[in-house]
Amino acid sequence: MSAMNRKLIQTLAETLSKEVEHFNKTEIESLIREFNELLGEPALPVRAAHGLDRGAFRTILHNMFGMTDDMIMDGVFRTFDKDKDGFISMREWIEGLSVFLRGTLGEKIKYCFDVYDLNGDRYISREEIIPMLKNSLIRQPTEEDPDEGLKDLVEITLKKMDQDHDGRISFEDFEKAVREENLLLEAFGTCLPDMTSIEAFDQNVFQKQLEQ
Ligand SMILES: [Ca+2]
Ligand SMILES: [Ca+2]
Repeated sequence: MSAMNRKLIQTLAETLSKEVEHFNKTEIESLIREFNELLGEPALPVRAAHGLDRGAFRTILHNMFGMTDDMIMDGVFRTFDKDKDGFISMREWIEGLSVFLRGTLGEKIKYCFDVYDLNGDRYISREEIIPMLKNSLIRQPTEEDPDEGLKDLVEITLKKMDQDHDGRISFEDFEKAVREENLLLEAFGTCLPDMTSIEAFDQNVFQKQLEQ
């Protein structure tokens, strides 16, 4: 563990618990300790002064939450890295996890939209949908020409979600479509943890540290 002492962690947790939704002070203390442990992990390529870099964060998403899709993991990294400095700071880690683990539907809609908006222009375009769906379909072998099937799927999804018919999905389109049909939340790839990994995280991070 870093030089951060107990008192400092408590003070920090006190402050953050007033600013971040869904976690109490004790849970935030656990998240700070976990963050410090991850930073200190010699196997991860990190620069402690800045936080977790893209590679380290991807390793965490993979190991803790079973994610495998590089494009989606990069999207998750971009969405956590709010100030766009290329590192996940402690605050970004806690704020990101608040939505990732416990977000409301509204918060998750915003989060998933940001993950899928690969170039950050506030629209999900056909050019962004195609590679994301291609990646998520690859694990389902089929007799048919995958590109034909993919094209159909992209057009069907676009038609369903592009409610103002300008050929791309705005945040308003996405929100409306997901509120009508919640399954569309992760339409372009799994970017939220499943129940099993949420429970494992609770067990490993929150419970474990309470026992200490
Ligand atoms: Ca950052
Ligand atoms: Ca975009």
